[in-house]
Amino acid sequence: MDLGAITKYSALHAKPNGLILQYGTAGFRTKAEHLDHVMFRMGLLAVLRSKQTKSTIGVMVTASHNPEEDNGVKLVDPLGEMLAPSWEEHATCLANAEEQDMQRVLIDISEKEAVNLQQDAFVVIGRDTRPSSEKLSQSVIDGVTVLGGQFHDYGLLTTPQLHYMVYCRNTGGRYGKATVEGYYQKLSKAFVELTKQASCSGDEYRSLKVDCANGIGALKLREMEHYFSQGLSVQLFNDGSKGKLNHLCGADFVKSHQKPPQGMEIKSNERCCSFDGDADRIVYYYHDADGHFHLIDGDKIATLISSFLKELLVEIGESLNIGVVQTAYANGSSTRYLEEVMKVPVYCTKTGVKHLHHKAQEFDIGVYFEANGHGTALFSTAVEMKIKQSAEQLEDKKRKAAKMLENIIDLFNQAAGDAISDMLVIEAILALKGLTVQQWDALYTDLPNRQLKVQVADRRVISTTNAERQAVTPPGLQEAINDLVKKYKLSRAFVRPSGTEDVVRVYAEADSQESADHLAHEVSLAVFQLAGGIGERPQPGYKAAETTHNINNAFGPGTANEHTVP
Ligand code: 16G
Ligand code: MG
Repeated sequence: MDLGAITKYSALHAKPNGLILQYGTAGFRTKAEHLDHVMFRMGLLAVLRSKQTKSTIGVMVTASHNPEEDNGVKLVDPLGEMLAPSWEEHATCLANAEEQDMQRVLIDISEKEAVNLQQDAFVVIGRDTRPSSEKLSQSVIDGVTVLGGQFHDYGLLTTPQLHYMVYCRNTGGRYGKATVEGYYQKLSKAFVELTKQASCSGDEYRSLKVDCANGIGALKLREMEHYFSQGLSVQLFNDGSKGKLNHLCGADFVKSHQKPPQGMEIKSNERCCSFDGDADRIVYYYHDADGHFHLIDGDKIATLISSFLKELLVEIGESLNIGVVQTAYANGSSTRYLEEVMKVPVYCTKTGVKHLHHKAQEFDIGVYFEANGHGTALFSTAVEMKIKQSAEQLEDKKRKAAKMLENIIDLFNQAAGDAISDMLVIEAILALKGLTVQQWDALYTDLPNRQLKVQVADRRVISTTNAERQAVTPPGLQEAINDLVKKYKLSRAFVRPSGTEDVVRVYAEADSQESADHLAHEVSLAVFQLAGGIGERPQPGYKAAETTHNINNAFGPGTANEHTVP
């Protein structure tokens, strides 16, 4: 380690005094102007992680669905997964070290993790379309270079594309070619093969309106479009040519406001979808003949996918163990449908992609989705081999089903939830099954629900268990929630401290919207009273802005990822 050079370059990416940040569920995220030093240091950390794992490590510069002025960074581990938890702690320590302590922290990490500093390092870098992203990714490169790491800068990429690149590079190209072209070819080939087998053709099934949140998804989908145009025609909206990133559009806006994005004309029964700002989330929606808006969220996407996979397995005659992973936010109707009608086992984990991904790896086939539209399906290596064999050896109908499954496996991005890949999977399934968007929506009816936020002095006084469905502290809170829930039919409620904002989140569902609203309000009051509420007491009724789950991630001082020490 050339400590002299590190000190010299670090001074060019100086840390603002007193700024403290935390590597949260989605890496570091805050106002772009506070991130230069973090980027440089994440370049350094990526080199250490690469040396330790003897693998390529990814660094993605993005703040996903946050406002355009924000930015963020996250590291991608060797198999395309999120950074290991112990390294999240190193990331936080390194980002917060004052200039004079930087060297010591770097040496500490290297020693603790037994990093062989002589080992070669390779880092790949991607960025979204934010105005600040290019300069910030240059700071990452400075960090990589000063520690002697090699790098490849992919430039503009969706987050899941960067995860894909890392996965490809660390599996000797078995997963695919580590180029944007390779990604387009792999997915499109599988998609075109699948849709060729669809018996129903015609425009109704094959055209789709896509809201790209004025982000990177538009650029990449436009590049990719001609590869799969035989199977699907996409019409892009909010493609970044005029609007602001994530402003009044995108998956997060549509999901949290339960209304269509601005800038998209929707005729009744037209199939539409929205990506988020870095294209790792997707939700679908349509207007019915009466002009009512219907949202099809991650829960319904998981249901469509797992039902289809299960049907294929039955057809092939394989009894593989398939599981669906959700979080506490999954609508109760979806869980009931999966367990009781589909007879698919459902598991619940804590919020945050890494928890779902990890759980899904336990199955032959693990399908995971958060209600907000982030998810994918994972297939064990043994399953992939078995299906490949079946596609060659079986006869007729069984062979056809095995071939379909083989293509579906190729169409999923198994490194991370991916809006483009999920969209193509969904479109293929709808075409193959001849389902309209309304028929898909009619699989089950969502229970009315409400989400609220409560301000408390210190949200850490709330701790939870049972995948965030029960509060352990403060004393009396869970008992209060239990008593409130008993008052309503088909009801459920939970509270959890947010991982991205300085608030406590409240979720309630019940047999009617009125009951869900009442229950959410009463639970908010219990949180306010028992967990040290501050400011105005929660009022009955709700303001649109308060209902959003994870909508406003602008981190002012004192919020989850950033606070300033005096
Ligand atoms: C992050 C997570 C997302 C989760 C959300 C919850 C990743 C890549 N993203 O955006 O999965 O739904 O946080 O936010 O893990 P909350 O803790 O503020 O409710
Ligand atoms: Mg995202």
